[in-house]
Amino acid sequence: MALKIWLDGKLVDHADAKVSVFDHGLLYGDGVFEGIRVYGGRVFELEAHLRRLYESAKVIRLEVPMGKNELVAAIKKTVEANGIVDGYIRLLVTRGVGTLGLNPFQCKNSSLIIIADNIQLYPEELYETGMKIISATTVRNHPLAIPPQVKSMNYLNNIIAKIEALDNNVPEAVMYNHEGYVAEATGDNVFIVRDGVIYTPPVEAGALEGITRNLVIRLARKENLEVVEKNLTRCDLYICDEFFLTGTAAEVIGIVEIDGRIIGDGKPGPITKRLRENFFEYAHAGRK
Ligand code: PXG
Repeated sequence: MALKIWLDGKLVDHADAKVSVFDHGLLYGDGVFEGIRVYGGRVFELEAHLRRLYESAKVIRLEVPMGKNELVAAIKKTVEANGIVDGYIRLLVTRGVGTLGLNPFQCKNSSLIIIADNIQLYPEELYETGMKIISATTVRNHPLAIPPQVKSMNYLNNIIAKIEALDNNVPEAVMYNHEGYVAEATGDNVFIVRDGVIYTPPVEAGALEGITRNLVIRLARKENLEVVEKNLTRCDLYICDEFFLTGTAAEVIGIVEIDGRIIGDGKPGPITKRLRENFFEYAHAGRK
């Protein structure tokens, strides 16, 4: 069965889901997006994702061409039309069709696209063995550039860092901010554990306020684990006891080596495993 894509108010066949070459999303990366999981037929943390979408749009002065309730209905309709039980939603709002100039206000109507599909995951084995990563030399966007809090369609900063990772035969890279503190990974948030305390960079260090990050912080605190948001250095990453990343695609994944330094005993640590299990239980709770 061909995928049905939500495109500007209706479901169309995959083959007909096309946008104009004059869309400023294509011309300038002018737009915002969300990546959302579907677990057991339920759209995961939808409220939080929508909040971030509308906030990202507000920052770049982009109008989401639908109210929240209408958008929720469109998302659910797209998920159902494609029979997605466990999958992934990519929601985009582009600036829409305009002229070749930068001026976004020449674009009369923003465009809303919803894709519901299966998700490309890291191999299951990587969750058992843990992942090796590197530090990227590419610095995360300055807060006065494209703010890292905005989930914009302009991902070149992260893509260049991702290329550094791939060139080094690892799947992810940690990005540091202009002050040298840890910001986040190219598509995931960073957590470490030292002496039983969990640390993660504050959002103002240049991190996207990850939905998975916030959930994992809540789950950890429910376990009476201490979670501290503070600036982390590259050295902090090298000497921690445990290291993990969180994200919609990765969920919770242990890191066992960075820049040639082995973390802990070279396997995902106990707190990492516990939080991964708690995340799994939370995501699959109430499954039919
Ligand atoms: N930082 C960045 C830069 C991201 O793009 C996260 C952190 C984690 O946020 P969430 O809200 O997902 O916990 C992201 C999210 C993919 C993919 O296909 C990447 C993301 C989301 C979905 C899919 O690589 N990144």
